[in-house]
Amino acid sequence: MKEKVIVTGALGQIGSELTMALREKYGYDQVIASDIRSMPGLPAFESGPFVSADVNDPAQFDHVLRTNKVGTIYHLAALLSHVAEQNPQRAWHINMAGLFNILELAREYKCQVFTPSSIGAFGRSTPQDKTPQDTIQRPSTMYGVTKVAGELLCDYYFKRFGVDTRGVRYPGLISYVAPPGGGTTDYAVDIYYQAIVKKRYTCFLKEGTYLDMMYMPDALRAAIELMEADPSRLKHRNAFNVTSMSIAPEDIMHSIQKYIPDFSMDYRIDPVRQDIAESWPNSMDDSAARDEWGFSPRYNLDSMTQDMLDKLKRKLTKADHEN
Ligand code: NAD
Ligand code: AKB
Repeated sequence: MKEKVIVTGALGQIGSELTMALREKYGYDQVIASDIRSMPGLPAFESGPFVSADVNDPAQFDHVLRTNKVGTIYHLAALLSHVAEQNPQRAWHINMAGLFNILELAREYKCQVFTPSSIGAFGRSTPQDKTPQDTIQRPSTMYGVTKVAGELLCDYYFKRFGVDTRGVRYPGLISYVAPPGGGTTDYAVDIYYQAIVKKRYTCFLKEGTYLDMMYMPDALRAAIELMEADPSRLKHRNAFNVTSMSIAPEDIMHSIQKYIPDFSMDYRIDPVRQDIAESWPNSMDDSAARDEWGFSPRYNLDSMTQDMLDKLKRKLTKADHEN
């Protein structure tokens, strides 16, 4: 690839791994990481070009795009569902004005843009099981409002200005490199950390709360494969349902107990996040992603659990030795 790639929100849960996957694929100097914060020590921050920039200040990105030959933007900077609900005005500003700025720059500099939507783009009136690709979207959170509006805005920039916009509706993502940024599905990451550290976990969602989830390696492949997909096959472009598993907290507990038999879990329900979780699908139909660009996840619950526990044990042991 001759043109460079820029990742916004590159130090977050997805960006810290997507930046590295892109650098390994396209070359370390070819992928510019950017974020509003700095994180010395994090490979995504240290291993290639980094630009400190706010997506609400488009002049900072204009300078980067003008002085580098950037062909692709992975736009990850956003606030997640739980933090967005604590400050909805700020969430609108970052998630919508930030996306608008990135799309305008993409129009001007003729860049391809990847923007993740979420299961949060659905609401209580959406069919909850095997949620179709094209269905009712009336979310009740500010996060969801910005996700639906973002899907529409990306469609608009493709149809009106020919910007090559693409995106997926990610489920909750489970990973071990960077912590999640304040979402409703964060429990599904924290449970693995606590299983190793304390052998017990107090879950903020109720038993039986089913949500779609995906392990990060599959999420990274989804982003990169969609961006490389033959555009003539894409009917949907901006909001493909993608999923690997529909699981409840106790399913993760049982899976962890296969490797840590004395792990236990109890519940202390957070009504705000429980309410959000209940407004999201139990499971999504991902057949459009499978049909239009051949996406297929590789991890299921048990293979994810095994890998998460292995990688996390190594990470936590290394951190212990360094302290
Ligand atoms: P995250 O919160 O971990 O990371 C977001 C990053 O954006 C942070 O590093 C933050 O510093 C940065 N940021 C915030 N405001 C900024 C600003 N004004 N300018 C520049 N950078 C800013 O989020 P994530 O989990 O990596 O999510 C990335 C995208 O994927 C978001 O659009 C999110 O909605 C979507 N998504 C994530 C999940 C998931 O489970 N992680 C699921 C569905 C969709
Ligand atoms: C959140 O819980 O906010 C995110 C998401 C599913 O969009 N993880």
